[in-house]
Order: sequence, then structure tokens, then C-alpha cells
Amino acid sequence: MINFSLTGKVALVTGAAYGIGFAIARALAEAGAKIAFNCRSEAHMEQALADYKALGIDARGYICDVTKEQDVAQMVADIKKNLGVIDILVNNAGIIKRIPMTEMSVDEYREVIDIDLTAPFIMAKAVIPDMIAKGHGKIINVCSMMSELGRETVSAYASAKGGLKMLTRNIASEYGEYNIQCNGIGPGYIATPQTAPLREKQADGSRHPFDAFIVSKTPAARWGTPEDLMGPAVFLASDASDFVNGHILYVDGGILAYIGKQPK
Ligand code: NAP
Ligand code: GCO
Repeated sequence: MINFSLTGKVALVTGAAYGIGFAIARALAEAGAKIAFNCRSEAHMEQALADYKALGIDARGYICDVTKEQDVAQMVADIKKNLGVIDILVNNAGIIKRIPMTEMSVDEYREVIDIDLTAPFIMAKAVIPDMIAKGHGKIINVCSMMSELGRETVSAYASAKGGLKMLTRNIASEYGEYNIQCNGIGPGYIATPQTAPLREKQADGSRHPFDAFIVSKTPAARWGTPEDLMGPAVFLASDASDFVNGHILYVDGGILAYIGKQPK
């Protein structure tokens, strides 16, 4: 029988205080999973716990920076003790820096690579041994349009998200035989705090040029919402996707399929 239910599963969603991570955690909870999440800021944590509670979700929150291997190990151990072995890991925490490459410092570049690429490696490494012992596991890496495409100012982010696509395929290759599926979700342009600067109204009240550009680049003719990621996340976290491995599921309103509007 087809099974999208996550009842009895334990899920950890990184960076799920708000934005895409919050919507994914909400979706997994609605499908039956017990939820743990983390973020770095105390203020974000306090607000997130209230937001989960308002939806009737009993989420377990951790202040933990995903780049710190020891803190990650402690968080994973605490989740195991209190909720059980992690069945589903969603590597969602991420940042972007929009700086022209020749003006970007190496430290700025490394910070993006650390959070967006090295941290998913740290996180996956922390959960895989227990997944092997349990005989199954799901790892979902949140990739990007920039796993496939470049654009001005996002060299570090594109390097990290391109790398994350290949880390996804490598985890699938290396641990598939243990019934571990590692797949990616590649969101298109989603309205969250991360993309707020690209949607800011201009002084004259008109739309940001990038906002109009994205709507014209997207066959769906709109920005995505965090809720657009909910169904795809449940699918990749559930038994329904047990033979899907090393795949990146782009949830982009069709951007990657489209050559762009022809000039008038
Ligand atoms: P967001 O609104 O900026 O939210 C990011 C979340 O990650 C926050 O909860 C933040 O909380 C947490 N976080 C950041 N760095 C962290 C760290 N080192 N350790 C732990 N938590 C950390 O971002 P979003 O737009 O929802 O994006 C979520 C993911 O989707 C990212 O990987 C992003 O690259 C990717 N993505 C976004 C879009 C889009 O259009 N929005 C499209 C494709 C992919 P704290 O600040 O409290 O740590
Ligand atoms: C940017 C955006 C993107 C999106 C997303 C696209 O500046 O181009 O922030 O990188 O956040 O990752 O899928």
C-alpha cells in the first residue's frame, strides 16, 4: 500500500525557526513525525516555539550552529535520548551573501561554504551510523536554482549549492545499500527573509527590478511560498520514495524548464 505517513518517525530539520525550514518541519509534523529543529538565535527560537505551538506542533528546539561539529553531536545525542533515533534529517539551514566575486573576501566566501556545504556533511555524518543500525534513513538536502545556474554576486552560494547537489549524490551512492535515501529539494525563488532584499519596493513604489525579473522567468508567474515545499518534503521523507535516491526535486514553478520570455 502507498505510504506517505510519517507516524512514529523522528525528524530533525536544521534552521527551521522560520522560512522554508519552518514550513518543511510543519509538513513533516502534519504527516505524523516528531519534530526537532535548531537555529542560532535565542530570539528566533522563542518566536519559533510559539509559532509551532500555535499550530499544535510540539517541536523540540535546540540552539545549535550547524557548523560546530561537537555541538551537532550533542544535539543529535539529545534527540536520540528524548525522541529516538533520527529517521529523517533535513539539511535546510543556509545563508547567502550577494557580493561581486572580486569584492568578496576569502573569509566571506568560506563562511557561506561552511554553513551551506560543510555543515550538511557534518550533519549527515552525525546521523548516518544510527540510520545504518536502524536499517533505514532519509536525508533531504535543501539545494537551489544555484545548484544548476549561476548569476552575478552569488559565487560562494552557487559553489556551495552546486557542491551540495554532488554531496547528495555521493551520500546516495555510498549509503544506498543500507536503505538510506539521500535526495535534494531545489526550491525556486521563494518569498522568505533570505530573499526579502530582492523584493523590496523601490522609492517610487514600483516593484524591485529583480522581483519583476523572477516573475517573468517563472512559468508559474509568481514567487514560490514556503508552503510550496511541504508536499515534496513529505514525499521525500516517506516510504513512498524508498526507491528514489540521489535525485534533486526542483520545486521552482518551472524556471529550469523555461528559456525565458521572447522579446516583444
Ligand atoms: P531564511 O529565511 O534566511 O532562514 C534560514 C534559517 O536558517 C533560519 O532559521 C536561521 O536561523 C537558520 N540558520 C542560518 N544559519 C544557521 C547556522 N549556521 N546554524 C543553524 N541555523 C542556521 O532562509 P530560507 O529562505 O528559508 O532558506 C532556507 C534554505 O533554503 C537555505 O539553505 C537556502 O539557501 C535555501 N533556499 C532558499 C531559497 C529562497 O528563495 N528563499 C531558494 C532555494 C534555496 P538563525 O539565524 O537563528 O540561525
Ligand atoms: C539569489 C537568491 C537565490 C535563491 C534561491 C534560488 O540571490 O539569487 O537568493 O539564490 O535564494 O537559492 O533557488
